[in-house]
Amino acid sequence: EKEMFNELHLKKRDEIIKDGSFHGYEDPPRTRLKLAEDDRPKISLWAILKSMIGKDMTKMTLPVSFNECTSLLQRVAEDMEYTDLLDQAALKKDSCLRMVYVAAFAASEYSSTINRIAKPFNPLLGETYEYCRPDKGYRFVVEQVSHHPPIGAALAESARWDYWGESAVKSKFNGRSFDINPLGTWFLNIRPVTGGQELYTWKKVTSSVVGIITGTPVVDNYGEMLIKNHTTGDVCKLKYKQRGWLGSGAYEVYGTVTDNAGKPRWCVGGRWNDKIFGRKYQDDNGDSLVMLSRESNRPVQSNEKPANVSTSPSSNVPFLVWENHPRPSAPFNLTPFAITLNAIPDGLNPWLPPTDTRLRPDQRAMEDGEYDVAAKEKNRLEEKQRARRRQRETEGSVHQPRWFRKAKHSVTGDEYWQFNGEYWNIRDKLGRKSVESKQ
Ligand code: CLR
Repeated sequence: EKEMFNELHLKKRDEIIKDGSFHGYEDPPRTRLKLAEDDRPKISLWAILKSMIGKDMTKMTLPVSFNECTSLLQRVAEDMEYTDLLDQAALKKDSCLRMVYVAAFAASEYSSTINRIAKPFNPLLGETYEYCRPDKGYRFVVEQVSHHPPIGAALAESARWDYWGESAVKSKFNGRSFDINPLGTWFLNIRPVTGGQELYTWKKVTSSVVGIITGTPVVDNYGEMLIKNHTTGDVCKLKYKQRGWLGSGAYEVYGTVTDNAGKPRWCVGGRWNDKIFGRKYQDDNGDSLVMLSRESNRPVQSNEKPANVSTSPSSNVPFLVWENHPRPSAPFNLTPFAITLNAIPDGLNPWLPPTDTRLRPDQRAMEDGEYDVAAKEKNRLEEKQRARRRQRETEGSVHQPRWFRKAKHSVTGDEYWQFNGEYWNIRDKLGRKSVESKQ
């Protein structure tokens, strides 16, 4: 099944390879940071936040020990951890079943938020971050296109799909919880094996840090997500349940996929920190699958049958769609995928533009546990950014994003950041020069 590529797939794959996108990514991704564990001072979140009620994240000055060693651009790249689901979706012949895998992908993006109560670095205006996986066949690039409000524009491309959108959030600390509301629309273009292309969109749900006052902060993600297939008319309504008292309902997500005639066809359900299942629609809203996720985590007693789960969607039995990667303990509670993001193998250096996040000395120092250096460097870079803004103001000039421009989508009518198509070609040209000059 994995080997099934149609003509459109091959065309896209050749384009990615011909652009030299994978140059520098020859080494396997790293599996650990230099640091064995982070030893940041443990300060109560409440002690520092209580004077910041009503503020949003951009107006909070927090000690660097509240940071993690990633940036918000890299947090966007973390959406790529489970792109296997998109490849699987493209291989399904039933469009509603494709939607099951797309829904699981949308929900999988929240698995990385577990135990990550830390502030990612704020990207500088014009900062970029690229990430390629030759083993998975995708390339990804994101650019900070606006500073106030902070907006990152991203595009990921692969043989069978493209994924793009803007990471822009409205955040507010209201005294009890710290709420983060994503604003932009996310787009997914799938090239099914059966031919053609189809366009999906959705908006991300609310992320919220709760339990700040009681000293047990956790990230919750909740709300309704409507995933639309604009090409076929299929939709998936996904409910992310809000965490209740003592954690009841935590992580639960479920919904149904209906076809363009409004007929329910599939159920999806599970927990975004654990597993997500699918099943043919049987007169329910998918919440029975949530129970399955809980049960399959419980050790099975000798006198009971293990949960009846199938590996393929052909029967009426639930099948496993997604499973969270294990989380061994790591500095900053990073996921194994997040650990790979900031690595600069020697071979990659000549191919990186000077704007790449990996070259930020403050984030590098943070990653290495040198918190004082991190704080000093962060300050220096932000001062430089302020000076550049003042200069633009006196010149009366406006910052222009380098790799994306604002556009209106012809199908959905949504505003989005359109890739100008130049990044990989220019990277290839300048990278070659840089490699030659070193020889
Ligand atoms: C959630 C998944 C979305 C993209 C996204 C954007 C902003 C992120 C959020 C994710 C997770 C939670 C987050 C937030 C910014 C700040 C917040 C990292 C990745 C942290 C937990 C706030 C920490 C509180 C400070 C005051 C210490 O697709």
